[in-house]
Amino acid sequence: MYALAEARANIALVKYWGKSDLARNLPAVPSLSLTVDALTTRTSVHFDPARNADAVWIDRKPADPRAQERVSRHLDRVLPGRMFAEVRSSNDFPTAAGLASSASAFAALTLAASAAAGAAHDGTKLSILARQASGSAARSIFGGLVLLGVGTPGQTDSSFATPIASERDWPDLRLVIGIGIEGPKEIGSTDGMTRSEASPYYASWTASAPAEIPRAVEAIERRDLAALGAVAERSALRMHACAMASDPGVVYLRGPTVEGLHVIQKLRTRGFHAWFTCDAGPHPKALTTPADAEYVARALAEVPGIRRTIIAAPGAGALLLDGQRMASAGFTNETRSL
Ligand code: 2P0
Repeated sequence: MYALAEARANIALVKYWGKSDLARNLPAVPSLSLTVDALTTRTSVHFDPARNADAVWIDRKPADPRAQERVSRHLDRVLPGRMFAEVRSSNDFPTAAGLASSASAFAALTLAASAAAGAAHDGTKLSILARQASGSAARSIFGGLVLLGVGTPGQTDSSFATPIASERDWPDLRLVIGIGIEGPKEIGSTDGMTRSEASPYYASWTASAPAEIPRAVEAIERRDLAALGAVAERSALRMHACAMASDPGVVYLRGPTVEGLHVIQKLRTRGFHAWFTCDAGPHPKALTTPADAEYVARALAEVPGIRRTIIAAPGAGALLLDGQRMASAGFTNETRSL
């Protein structure tokens, strides 16, 4: 009744923002993301008949009650009528940086808990389970470029992720993450999405977002970075415009984020490959190529308030690991694909 899994974060190029069914966590718009090889979470689950409560450890510290409750609820979803469990989760990046990703965390937890329960779920089933904990986690089940469909309100199993291209199909993609103001975000994604429903632009956002998917898919088929980048930049700016126009406004962009956007757009006029995106936090990100990634990272690092940068490449989906116990330090176990 023990399993160990790892999963990586993903960055959406076509953004998920808004829910059509809050109880089932169904997205209001389809999204498309790149699973990255940076920002990995490794999680072990041990269902143990000797336990009389769940114990959840994150980065070797007891989880706070809210995180613990969210993990326990997810274990109930994966294995109804289960016994109690010990869950240990570690990130290969500092959690305090505000990069902590519910996507990698819940994708890894879903796979580890399913395997510990003895269930051999396919990717679609794992994605449906992960989505209920966190929409973006549905996408981190798969590697490379991944689509998350909207599904039908009222039907829990109707929304899941599908891989569009694996991490090996288009290896020449890079995402440069500029780390600005660190620390936990002030408005969580679920809260930000719910509040955005009050935006006069919410209806336009949900009406216009689906058309970006075929444009993105076509760009991926042609390996056309400029076309994919244009979609990504537009989707991010429209998502933020919708959120900002709510009442009260939901503003994730900070000074360095906006400055990062201008730097990235300016680089383009100078012939570099770089397109901006940004999520529900202050970190500007640039979609770019292996040849330009270092230069883009240096340019972003020069923005006052950007403390450091990470260059990420396409990464693999969730994996089961063969280790008997999670190593207390370092990620050293052998991996095997789903
Ligand atoms: C995305 N984000 O597509 C968008 C863009 C943030 C901005 O998916 O409410 O934390 O748990 O389903 O998974 C963040 O979404 O939201 C997110 P919930 P989650 O990546």
